[in-house]
Amino acid sequence: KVLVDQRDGYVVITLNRPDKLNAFTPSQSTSLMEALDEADDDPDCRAVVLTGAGRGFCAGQDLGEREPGGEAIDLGNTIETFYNPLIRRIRSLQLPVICAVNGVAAGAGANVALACDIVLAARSARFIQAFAKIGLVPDSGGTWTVTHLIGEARAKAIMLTGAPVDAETAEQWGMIWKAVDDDGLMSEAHEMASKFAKAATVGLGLTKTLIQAAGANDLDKQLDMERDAQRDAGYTPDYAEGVSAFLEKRPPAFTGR
Ligand code: LHQ
Repeated sequence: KVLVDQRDGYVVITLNRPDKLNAFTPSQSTSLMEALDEADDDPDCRAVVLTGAGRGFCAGQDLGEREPGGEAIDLGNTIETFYNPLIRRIRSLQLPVICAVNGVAAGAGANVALACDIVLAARSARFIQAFAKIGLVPDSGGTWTVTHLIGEARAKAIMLTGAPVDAETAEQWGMIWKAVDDDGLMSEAHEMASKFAKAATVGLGLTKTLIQAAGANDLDKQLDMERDAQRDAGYTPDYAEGVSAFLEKRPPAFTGR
């Protein structure tokens, strides 16, 4: 089961199978989905931090679940049951999701991290598209997310070879937001989440949706989407507060509505 730590205005969700580098089992995946659903349902929750217990972030699917020499199972079902809903959940959540990658992120673990909105990685962390090494294809949206983030040349190289990408290279390539010192990772994630917890949440959710739509839209379609989103943002109490605060030269007191 994942650990859920409710903070003031945000939640920290920690993958918690440190002996196995937090590899996903059905129960851990289910518990992660439940924690994200709770964050979504809680009007006081205005950001999510996802991280891992121990020295790793997540080593992907738990490979111990398949007996050596045992019968093949339908991995499409596993993907449809656990991984695709998880990635869709992270992307559709109308809250910023910060991933604090505390150590190695491999296989589905790498692609779950990279599906988050803001990825901070400890300098010692590595991202490994491990799938090729066991005869699988990258999943959890990786062929889409990573290709959009770093382009085909780099995406193909790391996915066809399984070569690890360290946090600083990931930052230089634009695959993540920032590499940070290991001992500063969690404080930076908390600081960022606390700021989001006091931000204009509806506007941030709309911004996330717009950016995610940009890749598939032409400029005309994107301009229309921005107009509609701005119309919605313009009716929020937080917009009224933001303008008043600016004119009154004081910090805004956003409520997330
Ligand atoms: C693990 C795992 C693991 C179990 C480390 N499972 N125990 C989706 C749908 C359906 C099916 C299949 O897959 C998918 C998507 C995927 O995610 S496929 C990709 C699965 N992941 C991998 O192939 C990565 C496997 N792990 C590794 O290559 C290494 O463990 C890395 C490079 C991540 C870390 O290496 P080290 O730092 O040297 O650690 P380690 O290998 O010694 O691991 C520590 C422990 O964790 C060890 O257990 P033990 O009991 O021997 O101490 C590992 O067996 C266990 N572990 N990954 N995926």
